[in-house]
Amino acid sequence: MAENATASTQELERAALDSLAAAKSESQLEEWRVAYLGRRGELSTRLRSVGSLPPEDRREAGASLNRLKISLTAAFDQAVSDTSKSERQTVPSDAFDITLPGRRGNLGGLHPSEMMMREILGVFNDMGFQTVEGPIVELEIYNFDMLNIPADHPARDLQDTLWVDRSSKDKILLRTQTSPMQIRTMEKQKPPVRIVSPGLCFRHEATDATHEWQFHQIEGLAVDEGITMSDLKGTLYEFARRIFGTQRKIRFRCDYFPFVEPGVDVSVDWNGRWVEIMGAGMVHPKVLEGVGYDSSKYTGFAFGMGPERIAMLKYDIEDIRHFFSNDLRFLSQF
Ligand code: FA5
Repeated sequence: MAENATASTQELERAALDSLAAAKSESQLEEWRVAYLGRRGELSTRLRSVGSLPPEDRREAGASLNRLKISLTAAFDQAVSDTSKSERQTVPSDAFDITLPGRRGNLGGLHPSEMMMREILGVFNDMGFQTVEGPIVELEIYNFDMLNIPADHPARDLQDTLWVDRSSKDKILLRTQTSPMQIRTMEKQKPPVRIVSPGLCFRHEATDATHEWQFHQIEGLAVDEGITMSDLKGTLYEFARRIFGTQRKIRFRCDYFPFVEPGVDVSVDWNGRWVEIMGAGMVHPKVLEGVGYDSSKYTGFAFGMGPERIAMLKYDIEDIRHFFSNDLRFLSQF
């Protein structure tokens, strides 16, 4: 009889542990507890029936049922703790505690180059120039040939070019300047033309405090009957007054660009030193003829300026390389 009781206690233990292993949620665990450890559960029922066993079997049966109760209670406690841990880990990711204080988000801002460009474009838009944009990956013919820069002209060396495909018939490059937008615009429309065109340019060059290999330019072009050099100067003085205020000194000097005649460069005083911010001039008649304009009827001026250089002068930034080094300590100051 005592052997039978032991065998059935072992069976009970196996059955209890199997069904405990199958209980995965807190509610299933609770059902299990009621079924095995509850007042009317399997174990209590058996313990109560110990009294009806023959006297010589009672001690052994009672002791083994009590051992089982202790071990099942321990197994149950462990299962409860494991389940609550895994239930905690599977809390839905969108659950949140509404009582926690809010976290301040990181607000982004415009890049200083972009801010400067918008300001400059705004000045020219006010003067009636329309903003147009064009390709960064450009054809050689637009970047050089149609700007009166022949194949063997040394001016090509002035702007070391990053080539994308030199083997194709129409050679492809990363534009070294925004001047191709002069041609693209004039090809599409008849005078009067008044546009500004911002965008990235690339040159294979050694960098220093005022030279990057990647930088922005803003091109400007005005073509109409009767446009003269004084229109160019008046427009650029107005631009400088609006961007730098009336007190800043600016200087026009003769310079050479194959697509203008005469050509100038414009520099701004920066702590006693002249820093060049743009090239400009009267559009060369050959460029006008190349797009089918009558150069005896129309004249025009063009300019190409570097917004990073202008931002340096305006905000006293000592090194152009800060703009694209992606350092938040610099970028977040704007
Ligand atoms: C040109 O690129 C001419 N296309 C400008 C032009 C347009 C002349 C229309 C006449 C008529 P330049 O290479 O000087 O010229 O560059 C013009 C401006 O771009 C410079 O004054 C400077 O502000 C900026 N720039 C040029 N190279 C760099 C560079 N490596 N890093 C930063 N800014 C640059």
